[in-house]
Amino acid sequence: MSASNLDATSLLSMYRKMRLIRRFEERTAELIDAGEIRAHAHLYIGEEAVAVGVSAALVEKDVTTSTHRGHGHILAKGGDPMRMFAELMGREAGYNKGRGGSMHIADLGLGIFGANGIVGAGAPMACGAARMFKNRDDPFVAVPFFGDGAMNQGVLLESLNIAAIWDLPVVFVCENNNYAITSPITDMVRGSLADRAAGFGLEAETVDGMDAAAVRDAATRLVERARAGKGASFLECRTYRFEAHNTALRGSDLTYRTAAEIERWRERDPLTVTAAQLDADEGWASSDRSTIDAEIDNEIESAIANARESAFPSASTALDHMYAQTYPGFPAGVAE
Ligand SMILES: Cc1ncc(C[n+]2csc(CCOP(=O)(O)OP(=O)(O)O)c2C)c(N)n1
Ligand SMILES: [Mg+2]
Repeated sequence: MSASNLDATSLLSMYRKMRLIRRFEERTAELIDAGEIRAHAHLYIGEEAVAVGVSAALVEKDVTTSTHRGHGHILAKGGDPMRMFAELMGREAGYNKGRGGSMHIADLGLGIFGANGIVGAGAPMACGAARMFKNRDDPFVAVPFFGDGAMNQGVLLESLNIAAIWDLPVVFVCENNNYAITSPITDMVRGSLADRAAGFGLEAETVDGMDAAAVRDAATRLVERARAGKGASFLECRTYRFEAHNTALRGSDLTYRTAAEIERWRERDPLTVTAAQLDADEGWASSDRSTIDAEIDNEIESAIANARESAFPSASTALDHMYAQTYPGFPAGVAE
C-alpha cells in the first residue's frame, strides 16, 4: 500500500467515526425532544475531529478520561452506541444499567475511564492511570480530554504539575471551543493555554481542532513521545461547538456569540474538511460519502431499535449498584 493509500485508509476510518458521532448526537437531540430520553445532554457536534484524531493515535489499553460532553470521546475509542443509547434512555442494557445517564458512561475494558460531570476531574484520574503504567513499565498512555473552562480549575493545574515532575505518560488534550457555557476564553485567561502548560514544564502544542488528520498527527507525536518515556505533554485543539452548551439551552435567547461567528466555524465543519482531503487525495466523490453516511445511519438506527428492546429497571432495584461491594479489599460490612 502506498503512503497515500495508507493515509486514505486512515482518513476514511476517521470520517466514519466522525459521522458516527455526528449522527449519534443528532438522534440524541431528537430522542430528547420526543421524550424518549428524559434528560438533557451536552452535544459534541462540531468537535468530532478532536476525539477522533486523538483516538487514532491510541491503542485499546491506553486510557482516556472524558467530560460532561463525553459521547464523542467514548464512541471514538470504540464505545458501543447501543449501550450508550440504552443508558440515555434509562434502560437495563445501558452502560450503567440505566441509572447513570450521559455523564457517567464508562467502559473500563476499552480503557474508557468515564464521562465526568465535574469540570477538570478527569485529569487527576488520568494521572493515576499513567502512574500505574509507569510503575509497571507498561507502554501505555493516559489521555484526559477537557475544555478550556477546566484551565482555571485547581485540580487540572495540579495535574499538569504532577505529570510534569513525575514525567508521566499523559497527553493532556484541551478542547478549546472558546467558551465555558457563556464565558469567552478571552475574558477568562490571559495569554495562551499552551504557554500556560509549557510553564509547568510540559511539551505543548496548538493544533487546528477542525482537521482530524492534523489532530491525529500532533497526537501521534505526543503519544509516541510519552510511550518512549519522555514524559507528559499538552495539546490544545482549537475547535467550536455548533450547538448550544446543552440541549436544555437550545433556542434560549443568549447573546454571547453571534450567528455570523457560528456560521464562520460551520464552514470548517470537520466532516467537510476530512471529506475534502479524501477528495483531493483519492478522487473521493460525494456518492462515496453518501454511501458511508447511509451505512452509519443504519448502524445508529439499529442501535436505537436494540436499546428500545431493553426493559426499564424495576423500582425494587433502585438501590442496587449503589456501592462497589465487589471492590477487592472493601471493608466487610461497610456497604450493608
Ligand atoms: C467543578 C465544576 N464547576 C462548574 C461546573 C458547571 N459547568 C458545567 S459545564 C461548564 C463549562 C465547561 O466549559 P469547558 O470546560 O470549556 O467545556 P465545554 O462545555 O466548552 O465543552 C461548567 C462551568 C461543573 N460541572 N463542575
Ligand atoms: Mg469550552
